[in-house]
Amino acid sequence: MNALSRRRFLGISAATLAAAGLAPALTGRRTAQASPPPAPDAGKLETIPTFCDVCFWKCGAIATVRDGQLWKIEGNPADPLCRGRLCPRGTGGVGAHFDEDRLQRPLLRANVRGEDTWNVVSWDEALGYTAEKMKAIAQKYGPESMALISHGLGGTFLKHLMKAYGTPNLAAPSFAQCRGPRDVGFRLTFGDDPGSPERTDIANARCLVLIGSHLGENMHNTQVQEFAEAIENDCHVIVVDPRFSTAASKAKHYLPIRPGTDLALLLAWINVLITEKLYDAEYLAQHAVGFEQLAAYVAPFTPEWAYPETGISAAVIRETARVMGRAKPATLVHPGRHAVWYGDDAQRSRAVAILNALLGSWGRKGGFYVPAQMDLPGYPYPPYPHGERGKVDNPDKKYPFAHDTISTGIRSAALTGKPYPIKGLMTYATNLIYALPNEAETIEAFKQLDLLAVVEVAPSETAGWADVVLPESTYLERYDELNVELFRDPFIALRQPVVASPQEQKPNWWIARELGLRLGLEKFFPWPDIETYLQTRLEKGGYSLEALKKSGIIVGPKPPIYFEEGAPAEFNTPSGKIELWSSALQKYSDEHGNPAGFEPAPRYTPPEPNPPGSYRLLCGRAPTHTFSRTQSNPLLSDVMPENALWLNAGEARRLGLNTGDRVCLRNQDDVLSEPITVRATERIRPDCVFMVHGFGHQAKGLRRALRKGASDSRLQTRYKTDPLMGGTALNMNFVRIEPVSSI
Ligand SMILES: Nc1nc2c(c(=O)[nH]1)N[C@H]1C(S)=C(S)[C@@H](COP(=O)(O)OP(=O)(O)OC[C@H]3O[C@@H](n4cnc5c(=O)[nH]c(N)nc54)[C@H](O)[C@@H]3O)O[C@H]1N2
Ligand SMILES: Nc1nc2c(c(=O)[nH]1)N[C@H]1C(S)=C(S)[C@@H](COP(=O)(O)OP(=O)(O)OC[C@H]3O[C@@H](n4cnc5c(=O)[nH]c(N)nc54)[C@H](O)[C@@H]3O)O[C@H]1N2
Ligand code: SF4
Ligand SMILES: [Mo]
Repeated sequence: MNALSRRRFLGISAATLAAAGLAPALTGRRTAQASPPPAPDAGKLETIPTFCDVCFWKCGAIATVRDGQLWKIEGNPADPLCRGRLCPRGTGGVGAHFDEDRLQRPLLRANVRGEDTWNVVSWDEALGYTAEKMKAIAQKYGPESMALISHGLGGTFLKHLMKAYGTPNLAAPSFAQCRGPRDVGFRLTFGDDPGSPERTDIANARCLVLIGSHLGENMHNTQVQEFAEAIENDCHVIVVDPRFSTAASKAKHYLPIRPGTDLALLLAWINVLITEKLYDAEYLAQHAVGFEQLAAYVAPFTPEWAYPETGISAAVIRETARVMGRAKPATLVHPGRHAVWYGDDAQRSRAVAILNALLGSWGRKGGFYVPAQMDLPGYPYPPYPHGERGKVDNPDKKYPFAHDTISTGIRSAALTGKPYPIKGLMTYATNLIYALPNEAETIEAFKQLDLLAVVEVAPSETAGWADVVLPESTYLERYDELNVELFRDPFIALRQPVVASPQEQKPNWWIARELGLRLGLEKFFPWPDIETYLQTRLEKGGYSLEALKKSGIIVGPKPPIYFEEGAPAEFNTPSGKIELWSSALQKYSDEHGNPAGFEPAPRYTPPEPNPPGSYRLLCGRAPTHTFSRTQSNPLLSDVMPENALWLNAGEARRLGLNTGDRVCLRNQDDVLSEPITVRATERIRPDCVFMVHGFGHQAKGLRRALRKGASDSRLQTRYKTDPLMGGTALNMNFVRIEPVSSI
């Protein structure tokens, strides 16, 4: 690939504007208020390092400010994560500051919940109201009846507030709606998980297997850059996806799998590696247990067995297994990230982990490196109070392998009052109406609350249900907790304000502290301001805030990151070894009468067939948007204002539809979507349709995003819960295509 096409593919470079099509947006076609200032020809220029928050990858960035006005943001070359290049979303992040629809002042609900009528109030009133409600909840139900669902580093100080107040019920959608099953599958196998950022050594892989992981649309910066490097180094890429993704277009082998059958493919690959002795025998002898049991278990799962399930021919399954075997240990079977697909996701992820173990890739160059973190102590707070009641999300350890809080478990406690009621909920930087499946359940849960406090930057759907809306400064206008990253080069990064908040928005640390003071928790907020907090933390590690403000980043010495370099080969499993046959699952099965789904080696269950005339609904990412949070950003919405429905071209012909036609989708529970534009394409199988997540907004305040495209979340009324850890699988929904006039 030449340099130009590589940059086009990436959309990532120091000057991504042109590549990402952002340049016209930056020249200011919108109203004066919505547009960043045009390129300066004079005036005082200032560059300020910080890190990005358009997604949670946290790339180091340098913002340029002209005469106090934000102009542009670029990658910080000193940052090992982004190496001087932001993704298109990061570059367009400045739009969040200029969004004229952003929340400006605190709001208190005027009427009935969900009616979207508000009184603008002072911060004192809004915080006073929230604190009084929290006090009343603590008195009547106990502090554990308050919960916080947050996403991202910005939630740190609110989590601290909630712990000081006395609740253990703190969750994020990144567990049960995202990577939880993957982490459980890997922990059961290696005693550790792939982490975030993932410890994947993509750049050095000689064979890279992407199972759904749609790098290039999934824009996690480091991974996409390394993916491009791997391709340049002639890495053999194998992509498994029912949809011909951007990544598939770079692959030597593309396997258009029948949705929901990946576990059959994985078992067949394991079978071939074992029967043809393509595994890393020395590595397994040294580090693994359970090989004999696994070998006996997978014996029936031949490629011939997998073919009718997956639609992938036995010859291709064998050929790809051999490619993997030849490139070992530099064969990386990517662990994926958004793993909540079909409800057996922890076990599918375990099969991915087992495959990597057989190839000897964990701890090895071109596989999974061993990450490191700089040693920086936390702030010396007093101990938190210990409530009598444990967490509410997972009663009687129903999901025995969940190692984190299940957000949907909190929702269910609000809905049912069991095991005890959740009566107060604060959300921070999460739009639960979009993030959790089954919108009706979420709204019903909201209705049971005495308090719904939403800390937001935009008038989101979830904000629409709030009693009190606390408007936050964007990441370009605030300090946050330090990012002490666990990565191949350990580093500490600072987020600091680049410009002032335009109206009355306040940063999360200030909101947390002010609420703490009103709740009588002053001893947990001994720092008068965030700079004092940061300085105190940094001093303990021998660093200075002043220096970090200038560089944005401190990179530590690189430790050994591969076993062969001396990185520790430690496995935090019951046996202290890689467990090809899980002793924890064996124990659970023995003690509980062998319940389905808990087998010590993964068991394949065929997906249910499509109801006649319907398509399985799949969703994913687009390079220029993050979840449901960027559709209102003037720069990013300019690049991609709405999503489209990927529909197999043959199916489209059969239905008399063409690219550009508008249709609605009706799901199995009779929920009808907003109109969406058809994209008839050979790039998807005929049994499924695909759309980018996060569109079809219905919150009136999001004027730019309102009713643009359709919402996958609204159609995901059905979800299947992973029995191991409570993850909510989304790809369980089927849609029929209807003309728009039917609404
Ligand atoms: N249907 C469906 N559901 C999904 C997914 C999917 O693909 N399809 N993906 C799942 C995955 S992988 C994840 S990780 C989750 C993500 O779930 P969420 O993190 O909840 O993602 P968003 O829907 O983007 O909601 C983020 C909200 O934060 C607000 N926000 C943005 N910046 C700030 C800020 O600086 N401060 C504050 N206070 N608020 C801010 C935005 O306005 C937005 O309303 O969703 C999960 N749910
Ligand atoms: N631009 C951008 N990048 C992002 C994000 C974003 O919002 N925007 N979000 C980030 C986050 S938090 C996450 S979790 C990741 C999510 O991104 P990934 O973990 O890469 O992907 P998924 O959402 O799991 O999967 C989507 C892909 O899986 C395919 N797929 C669907 N069903 C099946 C199946 O049965 N089998 C197989 N093999 N494939 C299937 C879809 O066609 C699609 O290509 O992206 C991250 N990167
Ligand atoms: S991957 Fe893109 S959006 Fe995410 S932090 Fe990095 S630059 Fe920002
Ligand atoms: Mo995610």
